Amino acid sequence: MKRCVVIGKANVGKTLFVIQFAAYLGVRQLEFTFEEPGGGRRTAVYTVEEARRVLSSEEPHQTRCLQSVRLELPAGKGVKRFELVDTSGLMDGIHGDAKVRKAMAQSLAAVRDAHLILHLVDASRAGTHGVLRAVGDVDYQVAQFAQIRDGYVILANKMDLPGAQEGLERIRREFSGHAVIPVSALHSQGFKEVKRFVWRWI
Ligand SMILES: Nc1nc2c(ncn2[C@@H]2O[C@H](COP(=O)(O)OP(=O)(O)OP(=O)(O)O)[C@@H](O)[C@H]2O)c(=O)[nH]1
Ligand SMILES: [Mg+2]
Repeated sequence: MKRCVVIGKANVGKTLFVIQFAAYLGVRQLEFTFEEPGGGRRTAVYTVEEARRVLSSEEPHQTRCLQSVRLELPAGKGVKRFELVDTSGLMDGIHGDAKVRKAMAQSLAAVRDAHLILHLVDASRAGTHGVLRAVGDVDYQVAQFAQIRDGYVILANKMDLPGAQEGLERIRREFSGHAVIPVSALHSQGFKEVKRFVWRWI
């Protein structure tokens, strides 16, 4: 099954995006498979509401393992199936907690094996704090790695917040040559374009 990996710095909205995008595709009960960096594996089922409450957080580094949902897109008379994989947030430098470091390494390994990469960045932060404080070395590294691949897009998230429009323009300038889709995970905005992109590559 094709794997679509959602990557990005901590707190940019990866988990909320995965939950909301699954809901947008009509899923009401989300069955998540959690893959621990150490190798453990378990599943849990949540409603959309529960998933938002339990899995997404205002605090960075909430996600500490790969967590994936299986989704379907209509294709002619049939469907295309794929796995949407949420990852632990990346950061520049070295985190003090070994668990976070292991989780980050697992995220990067997932990107390496992905068929499709959705790279989230925080457009609002890029507008209010400047692109260099919103986007880190690690984002440039992901974009550079992805340059040699086809199924890669940057999602400029949090477009509902102040400064996001200016942030989007800065992100487009900074990552010229890459496709950038503005989205709001919170309000499920821009999802039609994301769906079209995913459909093309799975
Ligand atoms: N206003 C607004 N808030 C958002 C949006 N997307 C995410 N958030 C908020 O940003 C915070 C972080 O969201 P998460 O989805 O947990 O972020 P994450 O990237 O998974 O974070 P880690 O798991 O720590 O890497 C939460 O408080 C979300 O409600 C958005 O589009 N608009
Ligand atoms: Mg998360």
